[in-house]
Amino acid sequence: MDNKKTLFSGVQPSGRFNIAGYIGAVSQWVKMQEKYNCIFSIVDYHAITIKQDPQVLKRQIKEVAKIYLAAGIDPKKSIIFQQSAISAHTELTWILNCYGVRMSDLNKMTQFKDKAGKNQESASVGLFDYPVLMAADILLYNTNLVPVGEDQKQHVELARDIAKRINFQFGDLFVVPQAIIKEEGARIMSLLNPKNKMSKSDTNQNNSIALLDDIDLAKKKIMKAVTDSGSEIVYDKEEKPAIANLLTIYAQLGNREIPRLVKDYQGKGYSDFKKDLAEVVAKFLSDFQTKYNKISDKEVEDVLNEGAKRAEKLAKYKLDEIKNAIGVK
Ligand code: AQP
Repeated sequence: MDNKKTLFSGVQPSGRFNIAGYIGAVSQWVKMQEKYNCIFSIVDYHAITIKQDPQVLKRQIKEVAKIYLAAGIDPKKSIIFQQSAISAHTELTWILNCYGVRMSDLNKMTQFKDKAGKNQESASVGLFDYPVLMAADILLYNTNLVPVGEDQKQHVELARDIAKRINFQFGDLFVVPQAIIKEEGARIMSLLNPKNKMSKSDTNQNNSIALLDDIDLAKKKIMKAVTDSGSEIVYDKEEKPAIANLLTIYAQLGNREIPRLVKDYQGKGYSDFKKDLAEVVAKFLSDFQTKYNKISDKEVEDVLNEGAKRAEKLAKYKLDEIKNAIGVK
């Protein structure tokens, strides 16, 4: 065993993976592979908390795995696996449901409220219980660090609380994890409504740019993105949320600093700025898609099989410990 900390994160194959998930989560994972023992999952059991078309889901699972590889996640350094391949995740979820979490915890979760909307009574129990499955994902691997976008912060907080409660009852079984949230880019907003976050499952695809979008279409989406009143390019999240969001996307995908960008666009208008941003996005997507298209289905299959074997060993060990502690083994 080495002394490196363990890091766990995942993406749901719940829609077309977009630049928000890339900027907020996956882009920071790549750099962390040297420093930590990294485990990255394609969390398909999370995706089914919302209705999915089975054929589309199958395709999206492979797509997310390919996106991990194209983004630079190296299967020699990190474990990449499909969540549903390891039954310990759902088994531990059940145990945590019984021992670590209360109805009042889940009633506070804002993602459930956002996703269920006005129809909370008809939402699936799975959607309500989503944060407990996420806690199980994290706690199974003795995870120290969880790099996520801001929207997942509350769920990581809950995983911490659950770990502490179980440790209090049964001794130090779980490592108490900590979220890592980027300072810039942790919450990329929708292109047409900067009050909402950019989301995979948004029904209006003009709100987001998928990593696999056609390049010309992506450029058009940038040109159509809403701007704020006035004409100055300044970074002000309160007064100019749309421009602040576009500046963040520019900086993150173009490898630039926001203050420098603001200086460069002094005296220029929104139209010039958006044209340049469209080119930055086009270049980023084109480079990304070139890498993506070189990865074969066979490679993905092998990576997932190997990842599942490695994850299974770790997960089974932890699950046996907790089963023993609660008296079922
Ligand atoms: N808008 C965002 N800005 C920054 N980071 C984001 N993430 C998601 N949206 C943004 C981060 O991406 C990772 C993967 O997200 P997920 O698959 O777990 O699902 P999510 O957080 O529920 O994101 P979506 O896009 O809104 O998916 P759907 O629509 O299926 O629910 C996470 O680290 C997330 O924080």
